[in-house]
Amino acid sequence: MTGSAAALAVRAAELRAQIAQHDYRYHVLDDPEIPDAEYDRLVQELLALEREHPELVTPDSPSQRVGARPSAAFATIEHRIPMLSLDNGFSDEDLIAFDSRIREKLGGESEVVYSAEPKIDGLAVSVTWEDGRLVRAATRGDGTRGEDVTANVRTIRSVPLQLRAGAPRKLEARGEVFMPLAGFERMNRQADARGERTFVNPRNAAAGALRQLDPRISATRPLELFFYSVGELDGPDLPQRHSEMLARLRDWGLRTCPEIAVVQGVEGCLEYYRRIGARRAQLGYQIDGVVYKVDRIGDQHRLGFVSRAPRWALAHKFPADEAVTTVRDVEFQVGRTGALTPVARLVPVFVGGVTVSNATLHNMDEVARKDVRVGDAVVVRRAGDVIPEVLRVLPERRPADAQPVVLPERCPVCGSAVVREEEGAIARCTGDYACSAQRKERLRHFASRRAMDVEGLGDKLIDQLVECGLVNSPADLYTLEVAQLEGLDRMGRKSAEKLVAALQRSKDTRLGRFLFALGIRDVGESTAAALASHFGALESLQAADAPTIQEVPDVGPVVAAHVVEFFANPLNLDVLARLRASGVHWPDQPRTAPEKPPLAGLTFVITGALQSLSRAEAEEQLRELGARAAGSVSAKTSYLVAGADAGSKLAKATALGVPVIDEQALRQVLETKRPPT
Ligand code: D41
Repeated sequence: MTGSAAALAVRAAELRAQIAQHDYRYHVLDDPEIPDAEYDRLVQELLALEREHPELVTPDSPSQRVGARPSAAFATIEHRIPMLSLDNGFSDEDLIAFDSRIREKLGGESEVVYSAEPKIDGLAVSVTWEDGRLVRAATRGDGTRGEDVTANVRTIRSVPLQLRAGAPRKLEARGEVFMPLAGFERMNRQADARGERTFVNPRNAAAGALRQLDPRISATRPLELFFYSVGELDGPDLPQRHSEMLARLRDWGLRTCPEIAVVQGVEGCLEYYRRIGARRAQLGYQIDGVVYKVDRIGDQHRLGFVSRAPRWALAHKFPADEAVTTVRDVEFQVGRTGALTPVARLVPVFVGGVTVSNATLHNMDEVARKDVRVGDAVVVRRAGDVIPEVLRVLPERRPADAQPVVLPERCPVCGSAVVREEEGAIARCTGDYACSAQRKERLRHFASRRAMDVEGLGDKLIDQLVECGLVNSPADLYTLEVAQLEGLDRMGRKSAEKLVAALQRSKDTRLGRFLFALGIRDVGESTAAALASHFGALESLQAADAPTIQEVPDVGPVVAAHVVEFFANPLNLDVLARLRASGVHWPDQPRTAPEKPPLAGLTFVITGALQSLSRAEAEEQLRELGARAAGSVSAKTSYLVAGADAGSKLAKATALGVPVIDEQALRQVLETKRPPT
């Protein structure tokens, strides 16, 4: 063996050992140490090595194993109809290729209709009902054989033990078991309080709950199940379309994901992918992509499958949102209220679709809890548009010279003393107006869209304005002249004029926005709006004492104290006076008694597929307007909203004489905030 061949053999053995260790933590302990993407990277490296050097393959190599290992503790259940797997796509191009293949195989169809679904990050299971009664539930396992988890699935509240009338004699439905984020967090908080082991993510918590030998423990775990396909069936013929089949499952009492939609062609798929991607953080459960399925079941049969995956379905994955990298340094950023935020400077890593080189550590309590040190290997997460954060440290990889993080005694920007609040984890710079970081952040907040909405006053410009001494407080903004701005970096006459005009426009505002823009501690948008409508005028708020301010709904002693403190500071009073002198104004606001919401007392039921928004979104918007959104039709239902393929609920509503409106009318209700006409 040559030197380098020996080195490769060592590397292969190393990779196999690491993979085996991660397999054990993942499958047996349900407690993986590294993110899936990092695991995939190890496997890919080993597979590539083995491809290049087949002599390195050993019988125990992970490349020689197919499917998941069945556990000894549960009885085995055979899937008479195999549970297929899903092909993955990672880019728009993968989707385009998938769609072209389908159109070609179907004989040159111009546009294929797809059912588009979120790809729930859970565990695939099969559940069987006979004569309407739940008799069996099994994990997917290797697709042919899974584990009998009947006792545990029976504890999931949303899974009916008895199907509704009209269900087939025998039904095997397949879906994904998952743990909603709220339940996951609650469970981990409770485990933490009891000093027990916590789970790294909802998927592993769901796996742990499902494979819990004691169903009484399972029953305390907040699991959910969304169904998405049918296996064995003995009963009525199923409809011609996947989307209709899902509607049928709902009629029989099974839960399906409310975000599922019917879309047209590649364009529709991509639009759906982006829409769901943007709402990912609000869904309340983890998804790792979307799944497209050819909607016409006849076409599905014509397309068939290759190896174990149907040709008519594709999982379009989101970019991995966790990755491993190294902490180079930890620095402290100073925010608008002086709060010091520890930020990890990282070796750049590609995660969640972008390269990340900074991640927040939130505060010193979090640093201590996670025990993050400079030099550590850490897992970082970037999900959706949220700020990347350091999730945890990989202690096994800690170098001997890793340095603990120390809170500075003086503000890194202005040198003022740093104080740590008694109750909280938060450390603050005491510099106030003397700290340029605080001044900059206050200006950013003041000018932001939801505050004074000054168009064109970006971060870089604010930095310059503060650094060259032109602007120190929001009041200085309104003294800026074109001639002063023109000389700045990347600022021509045109942009200078635009900015002055934008500032001029921003003077015409509303009291709530203005109060929000002032950046009083803990006074967010809704508190500002509540203060504005309660006091009606700035002067009355300014004159109020803490107990009076606390009369405002949702305002407690802490917020009231911050408000009083703000108006007691002569520096703030000066800024206020100058802002008003420069013409910042708002219309008189009548003091309002809380109004009855526009749709109070009305109950809506939504059925069938909506095109322009999901059912969950529609329900949320209806609730915001004071309506009730119910799941089933009764004589008390005020309106049934019927989307595409509405089924039994439509029939029932018609029978009961409940008014039925379509999606168009629903949108009108949401836009005009008035009951249907
Ligand atoms: O949400 C999911 N994770 C999901 C998984 C889904 N929405 N649809 C799926 N459809 C299938 C086929 C097309 C094979 C019926 C799936 C899965 N399979 C699946 N889950 C785990 C392996 C395969």
